[in-house]
Order: sequence, then structure tokens, then C-alpha cells
Amino acid sequence: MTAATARPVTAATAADVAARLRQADAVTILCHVRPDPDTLGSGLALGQALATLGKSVEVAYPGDLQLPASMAALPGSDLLVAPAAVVGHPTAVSVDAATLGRLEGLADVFTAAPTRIVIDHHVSNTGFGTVDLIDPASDCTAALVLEIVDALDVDLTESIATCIYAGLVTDTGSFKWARPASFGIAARLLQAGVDGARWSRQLLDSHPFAWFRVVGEVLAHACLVESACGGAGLVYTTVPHELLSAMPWDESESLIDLVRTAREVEVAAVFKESEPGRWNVSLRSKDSIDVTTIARAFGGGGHVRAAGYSATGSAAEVTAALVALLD
Ligand SMILES: [Mn+2]
Repeated sequence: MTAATARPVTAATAADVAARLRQADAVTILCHVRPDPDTLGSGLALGQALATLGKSVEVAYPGDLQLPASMAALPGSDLLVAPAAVVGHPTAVSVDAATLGRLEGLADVFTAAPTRIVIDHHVSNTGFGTVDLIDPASDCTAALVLEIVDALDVDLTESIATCIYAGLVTDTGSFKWARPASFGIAARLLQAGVDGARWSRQLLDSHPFAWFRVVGEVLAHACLVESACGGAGLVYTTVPHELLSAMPWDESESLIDLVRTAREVEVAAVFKESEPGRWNVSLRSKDSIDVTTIARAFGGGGHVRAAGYSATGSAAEVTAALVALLD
């Protein structure tokens, strides 16, 4: 299962984006729903850089979920405004969202802006702005934001560097699958004063005790389908709503990293019941299968080795649909 890589239809450079941002007096920066450290770090890093240049800045993400403490502690979080308080400036920037839909309730704010800048690294992103900086060769969106900060001639302060580091360390799984350029970027960020050990622990290696019970149940109920994917194998598990809601929402993000360690399989899936009957599905692969093709079959997207989609139905229904596609 290999898909042709979808390339952006328009391709801007960091210098192009910086030129547009220089012209703006006020900028609205939008992060994707259920923000992760890459989208939020990108938004806060860019927001701080633009504030340094004297611009009015607002940063927002859709939904009313409170940020987990680990991310709320990122420098620049004072730039965050609630969705209802978003002004919607004539220049809007989307960071790390693979589709307009990932901005959910704030998509209208984005489309209403005359100048719409998309900054992203998802291979499935075909571009939805008037200026699209989409680079699947970048390990994270935050690294693209660093290029823009440089193009704006803004000093790389410890605060800006910390936000970029947050995106880099999480999207590379603590540099486990980082490409060569990312190590150079990491060195520069640490030299700018980032406390790498603190942020790695805070963003990746810290869980509430309640997470242990969830992990125990989720792993105990995992299913192995060795015949799936032409014999490459699938492992999947479900996290029912009552279990998911027993822990902070961001804690479920790391479950897929445990499930995908199953040696017998190429593809891993975790079904998370965000609302009764509504599921967010995370997909991962190791070497040979492009999981964006699976995600796209269900209306989702993502990266070659990490993708996702949404589904509705009972646990039996949504898992059977995936198994039927792959087995
Ligand atoms: Mn990302």
C-alpha cells in the first residue's frame, strides 16, 4: 500500500511568509483542535516573534478544552485568547493543521481573512491558504516557524526557542525518528537557553497516576490481526469514553506509542471514544505501509508513518470497518 506523495499546489518560502507578515499590523494565529506541542509551540513562537516587531497578536485553538499544565507553561501563553474572544485580524495564520477542518469552529475566522497563511509539514496537506508554506521534509511545523523567525530578523530568545523545541522534541518522539537537520536545529535551540531535560520530561515523560489504570486496561484488550495488511499485521485497541474521560485529554496521545511497539505487526491503531459513539482513530506504521492511505479511506489524513481519522458507531462497528479494509 504505497501512495503517491501529495505535493502542495502552491509553495511559498519562509521569506515569502515573512514578507507578508511584515506588512501586517495585526495577526491572528490559529492552532489545530486538541492542540499538541507542535501546533501550540509554533503558534506561540510565531506570536512572540510578531509581538517583538510591535504587531498586535492573538493565538487561539478551537474548542473549550483547557490546556494541560505542561503546555500552559510554555512561554507566550499570555497571547492565547478563547475562541469566543477572537477578533479575527485581516492576516490569519494556520499552524500545523493539515486541513481547514482541523481548525473546526475557528475555520470561519481563517477563511474570512483576506491574507491567509498556511504553515505545515503534513504530507497530506494540499494547501488551503493564499500563501502556503508546506514542507513534508520538515520534522515539525515549529522548525518552519524558526525559518520564518530568522527571515523576520527576530532574535531567537530562550522563550521563542523553548516553544520551537516543544514542537521539535514531541514530533520527533524525543528525536527517535528525527532527520539530520533536526539535530542541528536542536543544538541551536539548546544554545539559545532551552532547558531540554525539563521540557522533554514535562511534555513526554510525565503522567498522572490515573493514567496507569487506563494503560493497563487498554493494553489488556488489544487485538492482534496478523493476517491484516497482506500479512504485515495490525494491532488495535479501543479506549471507551468512560475510560478516556477518567484522565486528562492529552494523556491519551501517548497510548498509540505503547500499542505500536507490538513486534508482530506493521500497523497499529488506537480508537479513542471522545464522545459516546464518536471516535478519534490514531494510526502508526513502521516501515512499509503508508497510513495516510488508510486514513484517507475514512476521510482523515496525516503523515506516512502517523495518521488519523474520525469515525462514528459502536466500538465493534468502527474496529470492524478498519479490519475489513485491511484484512
Ligand atoms: Mn506537527
